[in-house]
Amino acid sequence: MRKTRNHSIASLLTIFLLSTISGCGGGGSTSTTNNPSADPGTPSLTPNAANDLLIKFGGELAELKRGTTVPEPSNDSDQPQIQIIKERSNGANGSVVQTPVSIRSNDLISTLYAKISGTDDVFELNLLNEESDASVQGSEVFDTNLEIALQPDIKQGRVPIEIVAVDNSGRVSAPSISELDVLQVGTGGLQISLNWNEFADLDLHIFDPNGDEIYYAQPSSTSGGRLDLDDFDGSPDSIENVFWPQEAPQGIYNIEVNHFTGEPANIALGISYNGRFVDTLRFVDFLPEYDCVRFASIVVDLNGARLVKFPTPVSTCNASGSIADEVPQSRDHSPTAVFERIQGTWKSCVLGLELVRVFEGTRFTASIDRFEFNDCTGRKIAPTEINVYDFEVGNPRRTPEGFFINEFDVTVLSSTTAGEGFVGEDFYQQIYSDDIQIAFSFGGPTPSDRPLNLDFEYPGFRID
Ligand SMILES: [Ca+2]
Repeated sequence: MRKTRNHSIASLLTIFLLSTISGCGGGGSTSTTNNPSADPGTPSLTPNAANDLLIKFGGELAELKRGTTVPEPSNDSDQPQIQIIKERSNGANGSVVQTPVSIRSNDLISTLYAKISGTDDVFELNLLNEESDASVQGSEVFDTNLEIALQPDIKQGRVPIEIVAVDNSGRVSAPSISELDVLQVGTGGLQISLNWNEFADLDLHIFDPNGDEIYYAQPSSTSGGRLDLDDFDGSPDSIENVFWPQEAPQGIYNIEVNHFTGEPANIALGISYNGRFVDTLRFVDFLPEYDCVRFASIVVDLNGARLVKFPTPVSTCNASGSIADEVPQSRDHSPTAVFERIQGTWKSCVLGLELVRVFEGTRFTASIDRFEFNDCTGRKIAPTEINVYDFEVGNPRRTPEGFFINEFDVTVLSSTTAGEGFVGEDFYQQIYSDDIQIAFSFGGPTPSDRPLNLDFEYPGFRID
């Protein structure tokens, strides 16, 4: 069966600005989850269970502190309240479970604890001292995500987790307990496991070093890779899993996720090599409009495996095959080098929009080829828009993730559709570029408005 889906599209303000997003239903499928081991069986609770878990709150890794005593709840009407929204979650070895957590308090929250019930295995996250980009952390009222990454060798069973919040005045919440059912899926030399948290049908697509694709319609490859868990239900806590039971061949593996149908979802990817996590990835609000997106690549060589996270996920435009099977390399990021590198034609396709940019010298033309607004039939209801810009590449700097970005100064020379005042405007942005992708961040009217984080829009790949 080949899945098909419709596109929906955002309203376009200018070539760089998007506003409201409208959603339309995608195609459908009726099969049920092919779950090789849905019954968690006898609860298992081992003293070493903490060895098998990584715990994060809002993407921040909590520290395992063996033998730590979680403080007793305060008998105080002003004590903070914490609640894991779901009483029970499903996970699998090698996957990352996402569970929403709600916290209410009259004071800043200073510390979160997560503990495996009945043990002294305590994970601690100090919020107030963290150099965290999760700005809500430590505030009086916030919702966050508890993420529990289950190492590939964790055993099938049920793990009770309790969490506790402590506020800045030392008041301690009552514990909130949630049970985690651990299913068994395939693991081995390499394992890539996808989890999502909403009513949606997502599909994991892995391209192995031979370029062979492993996904629901082609669940194995000659390199030994196998999809053993393909979820059609589209319910929260869904998991899809691809693994190489034996040694994974050397080379580059590309990880893509397709939003087939359903709600926007937060996704988490667990990537493990020879039985231990290499890394985990999360992406908030994976929208139906994104279609198929490449999130990262894994490089397996004689030194083991490492994950290459893209500074921004790349839309593959439904696997057109135009993206080279390589990962970004470190290279010259001087303004001159970047200027030369971006010359040529690039295409972006996110949010149902196809945007082609042609860089020629210090000018580039940006044209929207496909623009389906509020219409799920593919009917064009907006004209093609063409804008011409002058640009200058500025100095590079390095992001906390280790990627080089350059300042990017843009002036609007002409526009076929934009309103009065648009022509002549300056945009200050950041540009990321390598051999296979470019991406631009939003900027403000002055260079100081450039965001420090990588908040890129319109990731594009070279087509000429
Ligand atoms: Ca699926």
